[in-house]
Amino acid sequence: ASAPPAKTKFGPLSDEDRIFTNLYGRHEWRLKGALKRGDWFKTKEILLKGSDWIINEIKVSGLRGRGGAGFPTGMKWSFMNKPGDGRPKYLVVNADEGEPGTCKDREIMRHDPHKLVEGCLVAGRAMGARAAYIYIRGEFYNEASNMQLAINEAYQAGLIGKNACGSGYDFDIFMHRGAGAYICGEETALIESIEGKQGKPRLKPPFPADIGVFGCPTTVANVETVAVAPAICRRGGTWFATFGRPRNSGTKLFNISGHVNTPCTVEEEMSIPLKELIEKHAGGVTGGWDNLLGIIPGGSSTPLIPKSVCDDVPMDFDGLVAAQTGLGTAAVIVMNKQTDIIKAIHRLIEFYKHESCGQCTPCREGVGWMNKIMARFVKGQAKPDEIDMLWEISKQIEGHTICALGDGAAWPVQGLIRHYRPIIIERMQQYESQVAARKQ
Ligand code: L3W
Ligand code: SF4
Repeated sequence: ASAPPAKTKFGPLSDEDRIFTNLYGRHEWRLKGALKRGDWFKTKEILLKGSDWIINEIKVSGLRGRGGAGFPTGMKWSFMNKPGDGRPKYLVVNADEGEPGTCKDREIMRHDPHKLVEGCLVAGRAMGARAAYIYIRGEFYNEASNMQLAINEAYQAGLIGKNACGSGYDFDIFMHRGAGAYICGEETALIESIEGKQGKPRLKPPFPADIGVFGCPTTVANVETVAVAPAICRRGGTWFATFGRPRNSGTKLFNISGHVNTPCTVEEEMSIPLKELIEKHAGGVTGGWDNLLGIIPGGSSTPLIPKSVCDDVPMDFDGLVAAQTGLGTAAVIVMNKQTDIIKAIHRLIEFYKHESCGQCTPCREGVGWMNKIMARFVKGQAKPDEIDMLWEISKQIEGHTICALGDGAAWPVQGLIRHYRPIIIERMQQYESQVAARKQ
């Protein structure tokens, strides 16, 4: 399908339009503060409206998964809303935020944990789940601690647990801390890890909606996706759908890091042009927009785009796919002309090699090969025809693995070759000249 028409006008997102009102920790994050900011308002009424009503509001909102894949949330939750076969259903929240450049879920859990606690209850009700597991990245010690305190407060106030919010619905929330493996952010590896096994992805299908945690129907959803659900139900799906453009609606958390004057996490309207996002919230590129070399728009798994593309690309699913990249986790990594772009991508490949679980050959071997070749490219110790060989290896990995980690490693290399081939060749020529000069 072709991309929807570009939106040309972006009003400033007002504070009333923002869902995450304590992103910077300026207010009280405990229950008292959360209640003041509107959390837990009429939650009982939302629960009493029932599963079909909640799922319909989420469908109307156009919300798509905020963890990277962008799968339509209402549809995903509806997979769980089928007549039960006696097995319990579970909501699993993916809080294993490990994608390089990404730190949006961390901010929610640190400064606005009640948004996620309430979100679990509303999403759980939609799915008919009686319990949620929040699988949190092991390194997020403070966030896990804040989450647990918020969960405890919610139990004490009768907001969750038996007869949650007085709705007659029972709902429990459990925290599970990870142990430092990036691959456990992949939903089936995460499920394995909760079950006490090594975090190795499973083949899909069966999808978790059919066989998930402990063999039961499960939905694994990103923190941000779950945390926005109560606000959508309170304000209405149509309210959320007014932001962004068709198929790309809502407000969204963006992380902006790298060569910008004021790195930040910000909630903005979807589809905002990338340049506007950076200039409005991150103080612009260091050295000015003309000093921009390229940007990784959605966390390390999304391919690099050069300045010419960054000039007017909209920050949404369709706009970035059309630019041969992706929205991913919406973690924008900015690199100016002082960046050694080959070295930067090599560093990412080293990361993927380290984090590969080793189950499938194209990922285990292929990412290792890419890493070795990239190490030589950094120094220029290679021949230009090896660029095509590297491209071919990345194509043999892409789409031929059990999980998306293989793709995530292949795409940054492809972005580098697609847009920065002259820089790679120049590095090789410099190396050749140095060797020739030494021989004289
Ligand atoms: C039932 C069907 N369920 C799909 C479900 C599926 C999953 C969701 C999306 O993520 C992306 C990658 C990177 N019946 C279904 C169904 N589902 N068809 O829908 O599934 P899928 O396979 O499209 O994607 P995925 O494997 O969940 C891969 C991005 O994630 N990524 C980012 C990682 C880092 C973070 C972080 O730090 N927060 O998320 C890494 O690769 O963009 O495209 O739930 O079960 N017929
Ligand atoms: Fe493991 Fe890599 Fe295969 Fe994913 S793609 S299952 S990380 S070997």
